[in-house]
Amino acid sequence: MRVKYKTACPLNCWDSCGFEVTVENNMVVKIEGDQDHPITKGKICGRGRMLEHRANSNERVKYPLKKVNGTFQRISWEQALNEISNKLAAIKKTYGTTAVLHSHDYSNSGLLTNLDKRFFNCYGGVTELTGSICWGAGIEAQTWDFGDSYSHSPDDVFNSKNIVIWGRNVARTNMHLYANLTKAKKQGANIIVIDPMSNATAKLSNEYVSIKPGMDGLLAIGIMKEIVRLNLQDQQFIDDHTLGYSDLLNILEEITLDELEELTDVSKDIMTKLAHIYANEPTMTYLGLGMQRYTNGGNTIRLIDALVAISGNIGIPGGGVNFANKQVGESFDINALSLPNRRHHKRTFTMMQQAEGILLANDPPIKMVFVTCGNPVTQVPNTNRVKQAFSKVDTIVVVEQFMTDTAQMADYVLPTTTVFEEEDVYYSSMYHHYVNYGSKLVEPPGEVKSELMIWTELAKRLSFADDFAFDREQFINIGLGDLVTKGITLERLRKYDHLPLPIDHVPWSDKKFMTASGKYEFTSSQATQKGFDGRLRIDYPLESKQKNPDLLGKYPYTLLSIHPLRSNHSQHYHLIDSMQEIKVEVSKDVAEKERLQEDDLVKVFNERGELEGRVRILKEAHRNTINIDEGQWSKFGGSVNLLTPNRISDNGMGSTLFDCVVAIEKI
Ligand SMILES: Nc1nc2c(c(=O)[nH]1)N[C@H]1C(S)=C(S)[C@@H](COP(=O)(O)OP(=O)(O)OC[C@H]3O[C@@H](n4cnc5c(=O)[nH]c(N)nc54)[C@H](O)[C@@H]3O)O[C@H]1N2
Ligand SMILES: Nc1nc2c(c(=O)[nH]1)N[C@H]1C(S)=C(S)[C@@H](COP(=O)(O)OP(=O)(O)OC[C@H]3O[C@@H](n4cnc5c(=O)[nH]c(N)nc54)[C@H](O)[C@@H]3O)O[C@H]1N2
Ligand code: SF4
Ligand SMILES: [Mo]
Repeated sequence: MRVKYKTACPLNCWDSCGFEVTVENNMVVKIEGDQDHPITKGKICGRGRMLEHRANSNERVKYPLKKVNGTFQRISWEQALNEISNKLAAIKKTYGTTAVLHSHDYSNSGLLTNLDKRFFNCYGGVTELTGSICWGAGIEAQTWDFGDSYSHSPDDVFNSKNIVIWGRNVARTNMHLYANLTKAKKQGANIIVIDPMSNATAKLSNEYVSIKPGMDGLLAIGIMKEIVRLNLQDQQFIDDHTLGYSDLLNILEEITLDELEELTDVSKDIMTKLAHIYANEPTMTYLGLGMQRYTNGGNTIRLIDALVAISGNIGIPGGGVNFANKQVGESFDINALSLPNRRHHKRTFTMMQQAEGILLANDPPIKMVFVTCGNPVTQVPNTNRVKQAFSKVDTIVVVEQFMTDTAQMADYVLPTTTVFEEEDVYYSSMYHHYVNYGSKLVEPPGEVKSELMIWTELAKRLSFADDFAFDREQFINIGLGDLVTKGITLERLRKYDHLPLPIDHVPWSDKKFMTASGKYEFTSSQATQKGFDGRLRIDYPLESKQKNPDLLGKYPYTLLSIHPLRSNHSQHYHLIDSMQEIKVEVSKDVAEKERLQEDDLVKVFNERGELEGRVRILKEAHRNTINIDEGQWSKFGGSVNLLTPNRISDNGMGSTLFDCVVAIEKI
């Protein structure tokens, strides 16, 4: 019998869609969009649909595996859990708990994925990762400016006269925003796209601005210079609600429009035009992750924030500078789930430099790496460095669904459930404010266990069983915290499938900011407190002509590595035949200079590594630009992160994935 159930997409994505899933004979047979979901309205993407194939794939890891003499052998759960808990106990005794590194990312947006942190805190506190490869630079930047990183509700875009899409590949990564843009345009909104690569969103726009990668902060300076010259700034907002405006004015005077035109490849006329657009409020800005993935990335986001602020677009309907929507995640009681107060010891590595951390740590050294919800060998920058570090560690435990490149390096692989095999609630702090319910629809295959079961069993063996003496329902209620007093209970989620969280739809409308001064801070006191210069500045990517001319002599092209259309990071490549080769996308001028033609086999390289792939010529990409989509597996040619640097962004919290130059050679 075929039965349809409502559930949710667990993928790390802006959209956090509602699903309607058809189940037949304990098997998911079809995934469609939930027509009743107020934001995602029955539309889902191919990545969501493919979760059926992920769940049913014969390649699923179905039994615990142990590497013996270089090959994986099936073992029992009893053996796996006993051996891993014995190792954890021995490490604690000999080296202390921080000799364990918990390496993770956010591949599953379920609330109970936070229980990994509870496990490691109750164990005593391990070496944890800080910052984020994904969006760390931008979050930190907005925290310095506003006190946190909040977005306007999706529907507020219909209150905007102008909508600026800045470094976000909307048509590919954020499909429901794309649908809203299409509608807003029909209703008369003016859409501007700023991106070094022309894409489907650029095609939709009224104005596409092609920019030199990493130079967006300078474009913001140019627009601000014009706003000030034309006296278009919102002086009332600046006087009443901001701190450090005179520091900003000093920066604007340090550079001329001619210099800015030269550095950004954006004409002065466009800067003037954008000044008028920003002053003709409400203008809404959607930031993507593109321009914060550079060494100067935090400063870039802060300069764009400053532009939005001086033009009077903060805290008004139809305005704002949307990056993350952290109000969503902050609604839940994550501390009640993760129990940070149970931690006795703590050490941190940044997520970007986990490999350096492992290689350099000696007090104590890293004896075990425990990986959850991540595929660091593919996704973390400088793959060769990550492999070198992981090879040095005695024991690697990976909780996974598939034999990824990271799982291949493990000593133990523990097979875990997919979204359809466990109950949870799902949310994303990226875009909208609904929490979605996901029920358990099918039994997991083979001996697959949920992460909750894995933690509970390990906790028993390490004598903190009491901390896991709760079932799924109780844990979900713990994580819902205060929300239950506002009508967001598990019971009601089971009944209504999705509920809106009580958050601000137009953040900062009271003009009370969460900074130390309570004002919008052009010069950040939090930055100063952390030992940074809190002022804005003129800055460039590290791998640029301005900062490193010698390097550019050897490696003349900027390498981007944007998110693939049909895969969420590395999660779908092994299931889609046409994705199993590397496509090297080059701008037209690169093809001309290097005499490359469509389908030529090329080598792309720099001092960190090399990759081979087939050429695709991009008709409309910024000059000197190459792109290789992220997420590729070793067996299909290798991850683009073989080439990317693992440096940290200027504000300490983000990656510099796109601050990367390469050379290219026909083979
Ligand atoms: N299909 C698909 N969708 C996804 C994901 C996926 O893997 N696949 N992943 C999800 C996740 S985790 C995230 S974080 C989001 C990311 O969502 P996006 O930020 O939309 O995705 P990116 O691929 O990082 O795209 C960055 C965009 O920035 C542009 N860019 C690069 N450098 C610069 C620059 O210097 N200046 C400017 N102005 N633009 C620049 C690129 O050309 C690209 O258009 O997507 C989510 N959605
Ligand atoms: N060069 C380059 N690198 C990038 C990026 C880029 O733009 N360019 N983007 C960065 C960004 S934005 C992000 S968010 C990261 C994403 O990096 P990751 O989160 O590491 O990447 P994914 O491939 O989404 O997922 C990792 C693994 O999690 C597993 N998984 C799924 N669900 C579960 C679960 O419930 N439990 C457990 N234990 N495992 C599960 C999947 O099988 C998958 O193998 O990559 C970053 N890396
Ligand atoms: S991957 Fe994103 S857009 Fe696609 S179904 Fe999932 S949440 Fe929706
Ligand atoms: Mo991300």
